Amino acid sequence: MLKPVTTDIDALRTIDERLRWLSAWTIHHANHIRESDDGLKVGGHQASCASMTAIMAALYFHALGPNDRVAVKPHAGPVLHAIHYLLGSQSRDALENFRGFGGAQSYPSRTKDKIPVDFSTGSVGLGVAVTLFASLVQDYLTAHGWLDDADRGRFVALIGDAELDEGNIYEAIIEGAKHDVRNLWWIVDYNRQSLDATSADRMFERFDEIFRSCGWRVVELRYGKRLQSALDANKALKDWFEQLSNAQLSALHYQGGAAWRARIEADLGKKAAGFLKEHDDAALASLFTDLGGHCMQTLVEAFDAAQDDVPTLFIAWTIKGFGLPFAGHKDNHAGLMNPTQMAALRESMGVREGHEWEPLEGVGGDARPGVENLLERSRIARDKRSRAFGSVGVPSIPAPAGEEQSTQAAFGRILLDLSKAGGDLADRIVTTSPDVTVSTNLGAWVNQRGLFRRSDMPDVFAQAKIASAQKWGANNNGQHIELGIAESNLFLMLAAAGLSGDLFGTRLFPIGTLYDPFIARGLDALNYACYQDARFLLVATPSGITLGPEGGAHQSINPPLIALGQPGLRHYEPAYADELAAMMEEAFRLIGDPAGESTYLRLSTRSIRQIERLDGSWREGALNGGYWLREPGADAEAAIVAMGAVMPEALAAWEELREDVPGLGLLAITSPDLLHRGWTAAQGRWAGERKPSHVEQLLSRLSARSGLVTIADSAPAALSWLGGVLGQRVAPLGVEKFGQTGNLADLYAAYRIDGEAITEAAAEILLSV
Ligand SMILES: Cc1ncc(C[n+]2csc(CCOP(=O)(O)OP(=O)(O)O)c2C)c(N)n1
Ligand SMILES: [Mg+2]
Repeated sequence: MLKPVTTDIDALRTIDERLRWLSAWTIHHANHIRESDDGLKVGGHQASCASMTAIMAALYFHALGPNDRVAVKPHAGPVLHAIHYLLGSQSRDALENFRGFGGAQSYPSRTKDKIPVDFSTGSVGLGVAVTLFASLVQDYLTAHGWLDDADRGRFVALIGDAELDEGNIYEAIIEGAKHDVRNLWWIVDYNRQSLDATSADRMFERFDEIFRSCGWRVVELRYGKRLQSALDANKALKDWFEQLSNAQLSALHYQGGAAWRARIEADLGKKAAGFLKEHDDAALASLFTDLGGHCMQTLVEAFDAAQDDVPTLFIAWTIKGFGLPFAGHKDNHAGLMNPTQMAALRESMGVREGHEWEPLEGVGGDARPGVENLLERSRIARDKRSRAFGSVGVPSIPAPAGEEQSTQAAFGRILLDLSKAGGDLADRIVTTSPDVTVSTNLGAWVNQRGLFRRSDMPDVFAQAKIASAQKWGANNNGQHIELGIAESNLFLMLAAAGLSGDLFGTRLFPIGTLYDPFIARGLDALNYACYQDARFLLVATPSGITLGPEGGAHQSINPPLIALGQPGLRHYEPAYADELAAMMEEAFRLIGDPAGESTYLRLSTRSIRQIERLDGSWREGALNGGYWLREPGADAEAAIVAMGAVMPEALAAWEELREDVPGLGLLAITSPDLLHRGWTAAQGRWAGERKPSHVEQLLSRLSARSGLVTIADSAPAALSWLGGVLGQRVAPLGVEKFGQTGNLADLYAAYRIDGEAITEAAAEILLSV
């Protein structure tokens, strides 16, 4: 890192001021100047931006290198846009259209913004933690020889102080400590204000301890240079200042110099008389706002001093709304300056009316060359890189042999076979699981490919010759990243690994496993991963009440409904091993396809007799969401429509009923998600052209007067909507109550997803014609 020269500090200060102006102006323009025809508030966060313009100026124009990646606090998005505007990489159009359709996004978005955004943010806490997992992925790629040292970087998160209440941050640093994570800078904009008010006092000493005990260096940037020397010169004043509560400090910042004077006089009397005499009100206000996060010299020195790879938490004291009329006011989170206040700010910054968008407006003749020079030298990426998918060949994946198999066991078998066969795909698979590696059947794969750790971890049990089915030694060639039980971490790991192509130029094929009910535990992180278009395969098993004696707390009911409403994630639920093999092949293909998506496989531990196939014609249907396992007759009055683990019940009922119900068909559903998407897409409301969808083609084999008995080991709504496609009547079977423990026969009977229930439902539907 080059030592900054004084002129750089001056230029950085100027840039700080320009960022404060441009971010405030962008938000002001969207709210007060741009035409609005719906009357909706546009919004934006001028105070949250002003809080960290100095931090971001020091970071982007001094500290960051070309490989460094940053997650920006969501409500500081306009500052990031202003940075790229100064660099010439953001357009005025996009800023004028901030929060408008196609304009700069409210919160930084990897996929929607046109500037380089390293990580999307929005749901606070997740953007912070994903940087840790990205750093782990960087180490993984380096260890596997896929990333040169010269291409490595640091991962930076810019964090609001209230954001530190999000528990997922602590789950992440605990996991990070286990993996010896490094090259992280997390910078807290410690303005002591949240959305509602001022934040809880004195929590920071505890945050320090938590981070330190996880191996982090904590650097507190409390005072700027001027304030530091004033307080060093007067111990009573320093003691007094340090015992002010968050709310008192914020209130004084808002009230300004006269209030500081009155408070100091009242509390310190003679002890501060000399100090007060030397400072007029304006000088007092200016001095007490000289906190570490606003002092360029302090920031630059702190960043320069942290050039090793130790994960570092910077706590930079700031004032929310610094330099704006509502600085420090507890209600300023969504506060917007009114036109009069904005005009006053404009004047004070030397910006001429009508020249508000000029990048360096108000920068005087002497200062301008230094600023231009610094902008020129900025090392950050200016252009959005095209997304990287690569072209890893996906071999055809055969179904594992075996007359009776569960889909979960077949999954383990397929991975084992892939591992043994070797090849590019197998080498790029990275598996991860939150302490359910063995119980989700990843064990054989891990025995083959090993656990990943940067430094070797011996398998003590193996060394002691204690018999175990599971090898548990780790080294830097391993391909399985074992996580603690924190499902949010699993999804953030999948998010980071699923973006490896974009972030590092090498696409990995991440596979994460967990129990189906615990998807809900990490749901926001899963949504976050999908929102960024990370690509991965999520394998959820066991699922449903089919796990039997495992019991109610582990039974999953609604994940198919979650998947139905989750963009970027394709749900497949196979009944048979050959369907699973086809789905895994498709999932790998989708990871590498720019127009692809992630896949969620809902698997089961129930071992079922496999089906005999006459040919491969089922396959295309299975990949599109469903196929006729037993074709309906021309005169069909009804069909059984079944998904996943309950297929044996459906087949048995079909056998039993087919004599009595003419033309009875059995439709195997493999993805309600794909069927539903195809159906709505085919409405042609968006595309303009009407083509019947796969589900319409399937169901049109039955007359509109016929009925469907739908059955799944999940919420019945996963399939009951099928009746809406062609207006066929539906008798929906599924699980609608929390389950109990029991054997399958008892459970299926109690929750009415057994053969008898199908027979009864079929009778009801036929009688109700
Ligand atoms: C998970 C989640 N919950 C709630 C919000 C709404 N929200 C946005 S910012 C914010 C508080 C911000 O305070 P802080 O992190 O201190 O940032 P500051 O604006 O003070 O810099 C909240 C609650 C959110 N974005 N994400
Ligand atoms: Mg805050």
